[in-house]
Amino acid sequence: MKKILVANRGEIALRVMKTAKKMGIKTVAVYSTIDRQSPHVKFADEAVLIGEAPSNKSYLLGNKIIEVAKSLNVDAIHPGYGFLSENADFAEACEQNNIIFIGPKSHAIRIMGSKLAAKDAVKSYNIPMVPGTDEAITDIADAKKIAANIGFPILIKASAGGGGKGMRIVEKESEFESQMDRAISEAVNAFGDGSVFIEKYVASPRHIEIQVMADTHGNYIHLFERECSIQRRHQKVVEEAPSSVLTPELRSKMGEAAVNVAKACDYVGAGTVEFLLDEHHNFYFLEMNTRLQVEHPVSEIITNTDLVELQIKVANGEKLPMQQKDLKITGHALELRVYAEDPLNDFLPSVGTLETYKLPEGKGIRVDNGFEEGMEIPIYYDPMISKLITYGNTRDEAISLMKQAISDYDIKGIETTLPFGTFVCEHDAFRSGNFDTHFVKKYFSAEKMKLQHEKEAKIAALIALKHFNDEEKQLRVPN
Ligand code: MV4
Repeated sequence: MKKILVANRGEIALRVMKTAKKMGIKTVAVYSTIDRQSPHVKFADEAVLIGEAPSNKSYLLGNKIIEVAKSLNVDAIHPGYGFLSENADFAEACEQNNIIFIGPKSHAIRIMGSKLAAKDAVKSYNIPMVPGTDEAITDIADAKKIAANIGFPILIKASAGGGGKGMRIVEKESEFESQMDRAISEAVNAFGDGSVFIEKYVASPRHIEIQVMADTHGNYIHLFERECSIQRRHQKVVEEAPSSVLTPELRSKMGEAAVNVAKACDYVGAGTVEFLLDEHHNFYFLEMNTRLQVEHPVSEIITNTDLVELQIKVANGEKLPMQQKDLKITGHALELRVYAEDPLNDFLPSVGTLETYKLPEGKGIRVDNGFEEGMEIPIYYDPMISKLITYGNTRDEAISLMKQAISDYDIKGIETTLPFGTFVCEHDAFRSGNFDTHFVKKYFSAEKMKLQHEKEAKIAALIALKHFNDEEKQLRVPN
């Protein structure tokens, strides 16, 4: 493999190109008019303008990107996450044009893009799943009986949904029909597919996902778990690896289940298998994401691997360079997604220019960044500016480093989720490891964050005052 086109922008485009460069592979960037000056464009060996700012006029134009790839003799396309990364037709079009798609085969993307097809595919592998229906609901009266058997509350999910899209809680039987009607028409509108199914509602779960990797020679490994329960409206904000609740036994059971999910769809490349973990530590398969995920760095750190390098090797037909027995967890890693959003104002997008933009640095700190001082945050794309990642021997060390790194990260001109990161790192529930997917809803408010910051500021002031007084005393000692 000599040349890779990265069909993405921002931090992930840079992150992929850095590994390509390390491997001696040339890189091609594509960009929209608003991204002309972006770091990913400057970093690449070649860069091609593909269209206007809106994604559907640039980063989503699969055919145009393939044309660019062909004209520049590109061997492979890395799709990053979002955009074309889980588009089975795009993966197929790449192959038809003799370009390697760095990701799974379209077949696996299609199966996992349908929750019902996914459940069906894993059927013979004994994967634990939440009690519910495994076929699209056609008869509402029948479904109501099943729901009553499962017990309320239940959840209606759209088969074509995922990541929290197209879900509806039904608290009691009397609401079942009306909620079902709504769920179906929503699914038709949002996905063009009205297939829905029901599941028992797991009330206070943790969201734990397993990183898997497979090559084209039938080898499968998992790279342990990521804890992703700190999320807001299905948008993850803080992730970590390993999870503080998994025992070695549970970890290897979930890892094995994840590998089986990958086997069930002949998976190739890097993928993530999502599970819910209930309060009794039962785990249930939810869905598989057939891309490299935003939060992959925490897995890289605790396993000492480069997942993009593995993706490229596997896409090139090479065998995975390690087996399951070679993998172990070392240390602890945390990731904070730094969004251009204002946590004091309901996380509304904060538009503006990065007047000051200085990254924290030092041992145990990694920043996967896509911006530079003076740049504007475009409104057309996801508002994530960077990922702040810290790591140490222990979870406490990673948390302390995160607080330090947040305070060393100098961003002026826009509001960001950095202060939210401090809030999380200082919260007792987070520090103790005793939290679930309701953390933000349960504990966070703008008021509480302000109070916490005032308290911290007071403590800092008192410490400074004490130092000052101590020094004064010393100065006054007569000699
Ligand atoms: C659930 C659930 C409770 N019970 N399924 C949300 C994202 C999608 N992957 C599945 N999701 C959920 N499915 C059952 N049967 C709760 C969630 C859920 C959730 C899951 C992971 C992370 C955050 C979440 C926030 C709200 C709901």
